[in-house]
Amino acid sequence: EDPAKVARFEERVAADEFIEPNDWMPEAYRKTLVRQISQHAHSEIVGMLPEGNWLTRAPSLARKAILLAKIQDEAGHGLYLYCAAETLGTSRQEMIEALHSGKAKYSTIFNYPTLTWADIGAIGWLVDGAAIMNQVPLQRTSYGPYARAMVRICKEESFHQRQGFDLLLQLVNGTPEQKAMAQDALGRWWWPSLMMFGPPDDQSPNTARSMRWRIKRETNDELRQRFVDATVPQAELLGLKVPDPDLTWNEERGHYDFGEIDWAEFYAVVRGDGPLAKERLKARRDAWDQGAWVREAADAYEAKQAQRSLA
Ligand code: FAQ
Repeated sequence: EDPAKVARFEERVAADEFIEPNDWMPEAYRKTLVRQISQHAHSEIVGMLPEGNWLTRAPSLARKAILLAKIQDEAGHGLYLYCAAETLGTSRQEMIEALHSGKAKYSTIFNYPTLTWADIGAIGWLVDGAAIMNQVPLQRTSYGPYARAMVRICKEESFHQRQGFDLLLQLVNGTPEQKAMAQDALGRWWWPSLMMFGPPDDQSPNTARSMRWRIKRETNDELRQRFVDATVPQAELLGLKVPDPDLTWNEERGHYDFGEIDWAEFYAVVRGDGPLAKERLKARRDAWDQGAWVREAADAYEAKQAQRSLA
């Protein structure tokens, strides 16, 4: 690569300029973006499945309407993100094939099961809460189309987070069984939510370079700490116990200290050994196969229109 071009690119990024699709960029920058944005898009789409599992069993019409709207928002997020990745010269088809073949990753969190209705609250509160923590800084990521997609996504995610908290607030004020259900959900979703931020900084191969290129604006550990600090008081408000005996307020640091994450579990799930990994991928592949007739009909329509305009 032309060193003058590289230097100019580095200068622009350091000056907080947005890089746009037609601008020159190093190949490794393009590759990193396609990896991160497509993984993000896949997460939104696969992320519809755990919640979709409860649509037919929502306990009231209002809760069902809220859940439907939230899941549709996630589909929208996936679509904006695929569009942003396409501006880097990768086709939607290639990205989807990479997901279906198991080559592309999606967030570890969506490989866990939703066993009770309280899990829907825990996903909104913790999973969307973690997603926002990570996505707010991405509104200032250096690639323009990704940054702009994040603006709307963050607005919608904050509604999602609040609906999850509100759902749990109702449960903890309900019967003892309902409160126990909320506690059980927090117990199962807490640690996997902390894993969403990725490996510790000193084990994260991509962080240093992505920070320099301002693709990432904060590191995995910084965001994880911020999430813990914001979420522990919310758990207290709900009257629920965070399942971490080592969790303590550290006056000196001005942050919570927390226990060791089970990184062996994290890496196993990243490798594709998550509790529901096979089911999640099968659901996506089946949806693709069952939608073949729609794609064929759209192609046939387009061909017919093209012929008409020739005539
Ligand atoms: N799961 O060097 P790093 C949502 C991989 S929010 C799976 O630290 P990086 C909303 C990583 O890809 C969830 N893989 O990597 C919603 C890399 O592997 P590679 C999605 C993970 O990229 C809510 C390797 O480990 N959000 O969907 C994970 O600098 C409710 C080494 O890691 C985003 O994707 C993980 N948790 O930092 C939807 C946000 N962590 O590719 C429905 C955008 C790491 O080199 C319902 N992404 N890996 O083979 C990011 O900010 C970053 O990509 C990180 C990882 C922070 C996730």
